[in-house]
Amino acid sequence: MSAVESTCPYCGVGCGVSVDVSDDATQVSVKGDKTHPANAGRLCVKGSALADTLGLQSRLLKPRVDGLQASWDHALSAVSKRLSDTVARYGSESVAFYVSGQLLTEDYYVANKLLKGFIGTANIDTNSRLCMSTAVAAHKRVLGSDTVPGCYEDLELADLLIITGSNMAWTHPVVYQRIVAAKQARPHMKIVVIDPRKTATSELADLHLQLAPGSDIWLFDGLLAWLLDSTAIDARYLNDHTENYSELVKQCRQRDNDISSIAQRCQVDEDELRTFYQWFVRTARTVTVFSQGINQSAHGVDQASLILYCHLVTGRVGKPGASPFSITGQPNAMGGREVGGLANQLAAHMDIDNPAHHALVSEFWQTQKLATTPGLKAVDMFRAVADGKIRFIWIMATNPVVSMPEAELVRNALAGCDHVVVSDCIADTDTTRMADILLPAAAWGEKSGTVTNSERCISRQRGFLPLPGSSRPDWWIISQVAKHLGFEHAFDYQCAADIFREHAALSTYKNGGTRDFDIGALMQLDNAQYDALPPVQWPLTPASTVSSGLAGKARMFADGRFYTPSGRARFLSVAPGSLPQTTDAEFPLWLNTGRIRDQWHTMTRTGLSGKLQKHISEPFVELHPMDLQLRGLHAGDLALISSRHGQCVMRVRDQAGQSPGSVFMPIHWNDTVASNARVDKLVSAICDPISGQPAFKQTPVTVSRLSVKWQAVLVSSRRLTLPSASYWSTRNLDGLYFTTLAGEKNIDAGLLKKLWAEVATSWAEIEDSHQDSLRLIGRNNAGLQIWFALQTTTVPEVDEDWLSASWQQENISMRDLVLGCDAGNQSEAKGTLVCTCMQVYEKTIQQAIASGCTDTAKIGRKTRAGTNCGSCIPELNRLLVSTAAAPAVQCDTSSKIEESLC
Ligand SMILES: Nc1nc2c(c(=O)[nH]1)N[C@H]1C(S)=C(S)[C@@H](COP(=O)(O)OP(=O)(O)OC[C@H]3O[C@@H](n4cnc5c(=O)[nH]c(N)nc54)[C@H](O)[C@@H]3O)O[C@H]1N2
Ligand SMILES: Nc1nc2c(c(=O)[nH]1)N[C@H]1C(S)=C(S)[C@@H](COP(=O)(O)OP(=O)(O)OC[C@H]3O[C@@H](n4cnc5c(=O)[nH]c(N)nc54)[C@H](O)[C@@H]3O)O[C@H]1N2
Ligand code: SF4
Ligand SMILES: [Mo]
Repeated sequence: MSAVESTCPYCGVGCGVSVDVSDDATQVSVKGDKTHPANAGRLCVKGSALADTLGLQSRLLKPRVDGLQASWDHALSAVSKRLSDTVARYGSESVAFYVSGQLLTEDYYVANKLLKGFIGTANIDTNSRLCMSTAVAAHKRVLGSDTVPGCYEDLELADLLIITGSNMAWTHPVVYQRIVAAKQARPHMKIVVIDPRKTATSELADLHLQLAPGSDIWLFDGLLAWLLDSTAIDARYLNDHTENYSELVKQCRQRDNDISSIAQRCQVDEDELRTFYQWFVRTARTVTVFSQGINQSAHGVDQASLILYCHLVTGRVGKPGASPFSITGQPNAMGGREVGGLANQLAAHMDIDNPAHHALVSEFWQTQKLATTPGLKAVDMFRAVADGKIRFIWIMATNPVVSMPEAELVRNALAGCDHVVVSDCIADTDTTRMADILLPAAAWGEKSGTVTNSERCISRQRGFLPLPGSSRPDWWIISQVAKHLGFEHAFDYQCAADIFREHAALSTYKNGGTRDFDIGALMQLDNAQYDALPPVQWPLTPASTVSSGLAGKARMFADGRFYTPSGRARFLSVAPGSLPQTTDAEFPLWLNTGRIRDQWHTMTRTGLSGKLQKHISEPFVELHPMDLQLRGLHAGDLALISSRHGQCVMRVRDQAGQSPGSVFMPIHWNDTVASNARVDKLVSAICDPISGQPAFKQTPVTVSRLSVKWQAVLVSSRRLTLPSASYWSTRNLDGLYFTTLAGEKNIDAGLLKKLWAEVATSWAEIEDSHQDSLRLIGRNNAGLQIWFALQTTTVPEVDEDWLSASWQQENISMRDLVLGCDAGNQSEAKGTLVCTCMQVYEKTIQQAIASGCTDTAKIGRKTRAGTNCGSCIPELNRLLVSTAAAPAVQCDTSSKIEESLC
């Protein structure tokens, strides 16, 4: 056994992990790294399940060119030839890279260097455009640099913690757990959650402002106006460290931000709003955490700026427990910003339109071709692909056919593009399916480099598995293409450490304190020191010493010096206004989209873990009970959701935590795992005018019932051709595919047996005389292959664990299988899976509560639920409330947020 310290590849919390690997690399176990400053040994459920995702069954292991397996030599020549031919014919602006906050810093650095520095176009943009570009733009406008001023400890030290547009209990669970612990230790700490719906996060709140979609801009403008009249204004700070304050006051006073107008616009209770404003006034130690509810908005930059203004006018920036805090989504969103991965940035936090920066980077890279103007931002980039202006696109570590707004246009754009190259570690995704050339990237556990988390902490990801097949690290693939293009001298890297040293050297080159991002202390690391590098927080100027822990600067701007030309923070004008779209008779509901606890984005990795697939099993749309009633819908129905751009089909969930008039859908399902659940087909590509970030949280839609004649569950050893169905969605639970289907057209046992004749040779079936239920079981010599249950009412209940266990039993009879699993009773007896780590189901927890467990700790002692990562603790709390409130009533398990529904 050997032990390796690495970093979790999911969210921007950036938890350290300790990996134990057997000598033959077949056994891997992952636990939290107790020495890492982000998590001190904790992991959430996704991090805890990392070892389940390391199998090779879905991997892309060989390059493919035009549908055929190819050698690296052939694939690299094909990429470079097609790229250089395109440049020769249509110019460098006809070429684009679309990259990702899931690349390591070293990969990102070379991709940016190749396109901007040597091909000579800035048409490289990243999925961080969809994620953090609003925060980047706001930081740069107001603070003069893209710097997150605070650190995680500030969230624990705050006396007032405001969490807006973030469901961190599910999306940044380890930071959330740190907050839970801090609140337990200091019960006077107040938490305000601002979100249009009730979430696992809002349960911790002393005050939840369930505002109208997209109305934060008014809420924070109202707060600013309130602060201007209050004692909280820090006149000295304003005088010494900011500019344009009198103009800010003038403009703010011209707007109608009287508290009752604001309450009306935001549709929140005026007294609650006043309470929030008063708490802000009187609490010096205030932190505002913001995420996608703020960033993914058509006026995101203005509302993020207003958050920064509220902190600046009170002098609460970069102080212990007092700061704005933009929390990053992806594991290396920050690293991407450091290397200049966005189309409007240069490397090392420099600006593409700043002549001095341009000269500096050109000199450092020794190139005459450095792009001089910003490139296309993601949405415009794919539009240019659709228009034929971009004819060669290389997509790395992102799945835009699923994650871009107006996703069908993106898919069609790629289908019509001359050359589409995709680097991914997974073979079959909605985007790899569109590629002419597929390049197999090394995955987490195989590759090595650095990532930077939300609090500017640089951590090492270390490889502990051999590279499978022909897969290679992304930096290697990009550098090889660069060499084929004739840029050997600039891309002659032998290892990730070579790139890191260059990146560190550029950050400090002619810096002299003029730029925030300086990690000059790390440019001298030799390979062994790079390998041993502990987590370190930037900045780390050449004079800094590198030691373990947060050795850099925990907080920025404590001295009130900013990176604007004047050294002062800037108040630029903002324009609170209405949303660019409105709901109407045709599309009367607001579609809000986001994440669920146990899945990561397009599921290419978390979808490989059976454990993680059990929490929420199907794509869903959540509606308020009133909206359900209005449409004659019930929980468990299938619904057709339509917008101006497309349609989806999802399972309906009854959710009193929704605001009436709004619906919520998760972003994870896609064409690989479901018939029609790629949410971004519905979402408008309307962007913030400054950042170019799409407003993913507000699209007008309509929802109606999809009528079907039957619903079915198919369990099979491999993926099967499905009968004609109006809906299907599939999951792999540790080797078995569980597919839920529903349809309009009648199907019968004969038809199915014909369809699956190649898979099963002997059959058992029970079809009732009214044809309203069917059970069909198929076997071959190798054992059980197919288990199928259909009924005309609701989805047949299946006890997944029982069936998985039965699958392995050689002597189980067909009859037992048919009849045994007819008993969905077992699964009904268990309810849904609440604690993924310990595999504890809802009913076990309810029984524990009924037997006297009055808090989560007691439930944990009795059932083990919530004792590993803690991600399910909000759900345990809900069960505590609902079970205590209504012990005799059966709980509607599809709707666990609102106990009043039970
Ligand atoms: N489990 C899990 N965790 C993840 C990810 C994942 O895929 N799965 N992805 C990671 C990534 S890349 C990111 S960017 C982060 C995102 O992390 P979050 O931003 O926390 O996640 P979201 O679910 O997109 O949206 C957050 C909340 O914004 C709310 N919201 C919607 N509209 C508004 C509004 O107008 N105002 C306000 N105030 N709130 C609004 C939504 O209801 C939602 O609860 O998560 C990271 N962590
Ligand atoms: N409607 C709606 N849409 C959204 C959002 C939303 O809230 N609502 N959120 C947006 C946000 S914030 C984000 S960040 C995006 C995320 O969206 P995407 O970036 O498209 O989602 P992922 O599934 O993370 O895609 C990563 C891809 O890279 C592959 N991969 C993993 N590791 C590596 C590697 O080391 N190298 C290479 N080459 N490939 C690798 C994975 O297999 C996967 O195919 O979605 C955005 N889209
Ligand atoms: S909170 Fe969870 S997903 Fe995020 S880095 Fe930590 S273990 Fe990974
Ligand atoms: Mo993101």
